[in-house]
Amino acid sequence: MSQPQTTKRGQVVAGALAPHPPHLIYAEGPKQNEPKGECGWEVLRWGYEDLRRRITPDDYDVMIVHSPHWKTVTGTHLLACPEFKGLSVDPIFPNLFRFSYDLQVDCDVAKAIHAKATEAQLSTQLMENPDFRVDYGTIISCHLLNPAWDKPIVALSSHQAHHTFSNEVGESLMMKLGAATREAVEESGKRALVVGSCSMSHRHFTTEAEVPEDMSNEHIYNHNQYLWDMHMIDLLRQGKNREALQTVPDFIDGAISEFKDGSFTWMMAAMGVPNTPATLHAYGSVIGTGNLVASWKLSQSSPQGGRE
Ligand code: 2X7
Ligand code: FE2
Repeated sequence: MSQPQTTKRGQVVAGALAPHPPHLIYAEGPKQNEPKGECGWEVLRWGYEDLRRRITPDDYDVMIVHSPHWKTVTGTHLLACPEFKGLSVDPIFPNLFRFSYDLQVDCDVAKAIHAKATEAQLSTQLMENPDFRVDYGTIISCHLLNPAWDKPIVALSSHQAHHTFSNEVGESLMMKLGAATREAVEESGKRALVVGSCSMSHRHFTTEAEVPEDMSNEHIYNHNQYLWDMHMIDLLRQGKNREALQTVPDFIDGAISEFKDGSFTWMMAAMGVPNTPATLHAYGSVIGTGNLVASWKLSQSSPQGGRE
């Protein structure tokens, strides 16, 4: 593993919207995953390939990921043991995802985010049980962004504020958590890739095809939700990121979006809400859900939006 640069001010160097349908891993067939498909969802998988060519592990020291499938009730939790190793099984799709993982965590950055979030009066805790089982959202996004697993990660859970209180309350907490993440990265001296692990529209099929990778079954499920996805993508491709954030509460309701778990908004806030247009690598449906693979490469000169 290459040594991080620790002498200068750290920076969030890039962001990625990296959806985590287990179908993509099943179709890709890496050695860590027991079930192996023949093919499927090529547009999304080739989109990830394109993203990996644009943002390589040489560009960052640590990948920080926020996942909808590590759900915590009492605030945000962060993985904080140097290594987690085990078998992750998707509870809905055990036929597609049984993945043996062995990952490294940058505990210094995890602890720094925890400290900054606590300072901002956000409820956070460190997960220091080495036997804790890491969720499939975290693992899938990290694998598709860096299949070599040769960079440490930091993983953040999603809490239930959008669900318990309202979309607006959840969004305002994610803006604060993103700002705290950014401050921690800057003080760490490291270069970070921040990753929102989520789909866009999220209504999906309720019965599975006999052959999961039979693409004659794959299609958009709901035109209205597709239109919502296209509206949001249009804002992102124009770099209207602040307008996109203002649209998120309605988008969540209109598209039954997985943005409801906060990953997208946290990622945008951790990037400082730049005016940078998204680079779109792929959009495609997986069991009817809408998935965008997109990236933002930031330079020191990107205009920044700052804390809400
Ligand atoms: O978790 C997921 C998802 N977000 C989208 C599609 C299919 C399965 O799992
Ligand atoms: Fe999901």
